[in-house]
Amino acid sequence: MSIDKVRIVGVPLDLGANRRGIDMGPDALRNDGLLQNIMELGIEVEDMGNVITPPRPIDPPENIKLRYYREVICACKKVRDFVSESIDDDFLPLVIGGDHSISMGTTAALSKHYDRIGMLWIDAHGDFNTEETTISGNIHGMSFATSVGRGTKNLVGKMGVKTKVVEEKCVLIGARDLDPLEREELKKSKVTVLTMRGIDEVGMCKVMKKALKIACEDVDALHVSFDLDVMDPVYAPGVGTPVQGGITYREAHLAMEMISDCNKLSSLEMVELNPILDKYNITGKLAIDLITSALGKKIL
Ligand code: B3U
Ligand code: MN
Ligand code: MN
Repeated sequence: MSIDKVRIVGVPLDLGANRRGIDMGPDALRNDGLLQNIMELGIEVEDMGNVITPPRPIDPPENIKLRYYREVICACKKVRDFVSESIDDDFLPLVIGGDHSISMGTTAALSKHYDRIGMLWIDAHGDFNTEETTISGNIHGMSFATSVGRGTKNLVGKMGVKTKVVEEKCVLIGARDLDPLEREELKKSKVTVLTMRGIDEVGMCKVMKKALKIACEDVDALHVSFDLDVMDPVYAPGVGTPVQGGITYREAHLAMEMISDCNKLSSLEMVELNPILDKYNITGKLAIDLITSALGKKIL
């Protein structure tokens, strides 16, 4: 199944993170030529624009273990509806963030359309915290857990859809910064965690083969959620929370090319771009290159 129609959903949300600037990510990607680059692949591309996100409240968060959860949930419901409409209209949804909490909306939309969803979560972090384990209280650190139905009722179920993301069909790739309790939860879970050490030891090709086997077989959709902070900060300085020791430009491309080759991609997210910190727009341009690789761009 080659991809012939893509619809862009922009989500200028930063309330799930602790730093300003990520809300400008979607427009930075458009300014850097996202649509043009996708069109050049012969793909029909439509831009739904940005979902309207609630303003940052003046008052401090009422629940410091779940900062701004009302506003984040409100934004994610809009993401859910835009993504769901895109799938109804036979477009592959490309969700551009925005902080990583927006995945709760995307995976809810996918769960309305598919019964068994595999997921690649490509990230320096686990995003596997819950209200009980979080240290920061930032919801972008909880969206993976929420997407597989873990956590309290304050987040889980709030999208009004039972998740169809299958935990044993999920793979976390590139992890190198886990909170202590989050780490324990991940170890107990059915998620396969392929850390930076694994990539160093056997290389990205083997890691991706393993990941794709898990996430693509015996599922009816593959969702890829790419957090730009998985990259080494040398290649991607413009992210909310840079972490040393990440993947290289070539490794990231190989991962995306292999995702394209598997012909199972149903939806793609590119999140956590912070244009304020993005010197010379290199992170934005990298994000566009990675998106086009995942959508089928070939060197030869
Ligand atoms: N695990 C930490 C840090 C973090 C997660 N995601 C990002 N940072 N970008 C947390 O806040 O839960
Ligand atoms: Mn993340
Ligand atoms: Mn991250």
